[in-house]
Amino acid sequence: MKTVLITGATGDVGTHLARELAGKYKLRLSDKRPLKARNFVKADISRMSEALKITKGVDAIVHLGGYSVEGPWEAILQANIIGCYNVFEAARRNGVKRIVFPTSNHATGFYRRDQTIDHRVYPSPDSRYGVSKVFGEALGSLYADKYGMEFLMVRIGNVNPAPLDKRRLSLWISPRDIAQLVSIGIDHPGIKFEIVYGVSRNQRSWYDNSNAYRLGYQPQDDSEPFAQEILQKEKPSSDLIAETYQGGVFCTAEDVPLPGAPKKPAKKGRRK
Ligand code: 15L
Repeated sequence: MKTVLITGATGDVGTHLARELAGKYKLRLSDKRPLKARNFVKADISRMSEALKITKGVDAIVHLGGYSVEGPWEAILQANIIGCYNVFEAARRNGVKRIVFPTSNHATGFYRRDQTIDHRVYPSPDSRYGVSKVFGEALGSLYADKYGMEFLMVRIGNVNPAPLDKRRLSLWISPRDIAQLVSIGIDHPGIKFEIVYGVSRNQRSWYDNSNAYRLGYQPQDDSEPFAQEILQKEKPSSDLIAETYQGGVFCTAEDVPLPGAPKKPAKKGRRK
């Protein structure tokens, strides 16, 4: 059985993956926040010494750790730029070849919603967060070409048991579908550097995900059965930029609150 490190294991995606992949791999869970689990190692990946400690002796890494929404540059720099570099570099020094990097739909969030994009499009990040995901993709490309490491870059839409709103009908991915894609990233032989979209088989998808299908991905879920209820409930938005582009509010927001945080009043002079 392969030993797989999951960084950022206390987050939403990490929690789903730890549950879905338990039993398939010997999991080592890590995060800078605490978690009560026998296989958990607390570590702050913005410190190289800690990245070296957690990546030692694993067969593959699922690198989820980092800041997961738009936010202050300093937080993104530490977690997503320095943290990502430390994990990839620590993997190289420890001889770990295979990395699954959950990048994001926000690496391409400034593509329009009336466009279908595939894995070959030039990145079009919608936020500092999106830029940090493009950095991870570029760093992976370098480490693949220069050091022969192997990367599956999964541009994740939104992992949830059910889609949350109209935008997520186009980019939703169920926990079992993301687990399937991540398993492909861990086990598929001969991956050098591939980009796929982490979405279920949504009829409203903005993505040509043929590269994932080529690697054997067979999504089980589709957001369509949730569509009617979501569309009935959703109020029209006056944010024309957010409505036009795939990244939604990431395209306009300066400071997207963490999920569950209280809503701030709208700022004056915001782009419409
Ligand atoms: C992401 O990349 C975030 O990590 C997640 O929290 C969601 O905001 C998601 O994108 C989304 O676009 O819904």
